[in-house]
Amino acid sequence: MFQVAIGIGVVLVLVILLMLFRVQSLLNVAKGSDKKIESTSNRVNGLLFLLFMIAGLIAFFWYSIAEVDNYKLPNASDHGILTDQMFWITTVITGIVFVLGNIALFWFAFRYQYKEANKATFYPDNHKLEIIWTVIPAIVLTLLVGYGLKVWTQITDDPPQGAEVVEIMGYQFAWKVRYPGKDGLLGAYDYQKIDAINEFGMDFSDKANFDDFVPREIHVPKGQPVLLKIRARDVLHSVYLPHFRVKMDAVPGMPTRFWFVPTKSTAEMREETGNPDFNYELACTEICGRGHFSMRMVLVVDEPADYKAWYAIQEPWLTQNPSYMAQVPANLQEVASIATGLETVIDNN
Ligand SMILES: [Cu+2]
Repeated sequence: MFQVAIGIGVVLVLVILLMLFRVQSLLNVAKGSDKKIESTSNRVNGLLFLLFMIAGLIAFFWYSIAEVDNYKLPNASDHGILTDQMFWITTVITGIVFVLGNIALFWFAFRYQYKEANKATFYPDNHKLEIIWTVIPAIVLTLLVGYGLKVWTQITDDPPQGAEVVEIMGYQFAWKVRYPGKDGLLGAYDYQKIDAINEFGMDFSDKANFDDFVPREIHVPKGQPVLLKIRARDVLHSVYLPHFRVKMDAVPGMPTRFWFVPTKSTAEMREETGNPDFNYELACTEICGRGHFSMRMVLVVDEPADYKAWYAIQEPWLTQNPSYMAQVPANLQEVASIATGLETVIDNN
């Protein structure tokens, strides 16, 4: 309430000032003294432009230098080298244009302020200048975009055969991951099968689901291609693995994917960063609602042998939730029983 009152007060003061200004201008017209005169306000404004430029440039360079570490996150993937290269080339080129452009902008406002002695030159057009400032940016931008397209096609190309597959599903407000299990196949899912426990909506008429497992952490093997199959259950989320330069939206109803090769194990990264508690993390980078901040999951990069060992001891989701054996069709009960180590439901009845 108090803020609203202040807001209304500020608006009223502004309106009054505006009215005063208009009355003053009308008075000037009436008195016949509306001719432009060289007032001190021009000089003050010119100087303020210059001051703003200097303060702005200082702040720009200070911030860029002080925060540069945030842009130099250690990279732990093959394609991340390309992404970083592109980022820095683009940043440097646009940074130079930004600084020069702003200096020109503020300097001209100061240098060519109104003065009685100066008369503006009539200068309708200059073809040479127009061509220069159209063609140069066009070439630079075409090169940047072309380079970007080339890198992007390379990164999003088909994953190599035999890539490790991990399904990532985002929902308000957490990530769930599912692995294909021993058969190497992710089972089919159906949104109508989703309930409080079967969050993936796994369809148990597909036998590929029997050995699928749902761990609490993501594990991936070092040096091998990993394919992320990404989906969302409710609203837009976005899979973000900053150290691997992986970012891909999770869209409800439209599965996406991203594949990459992790190059440093968690242990190696702990050594490199000198932080014994370092963990790779998966974050959500799409504001998806109230609990957005809590969408974090730890990702572990293992040496290939450790990864195999971890994979082998994971328990199928169905084993952990035996009541879902009832959803397995009669003719697949035997198969499910072998995959999960559970008794068939039919035998029990
Ligand atoms: Cu989210």
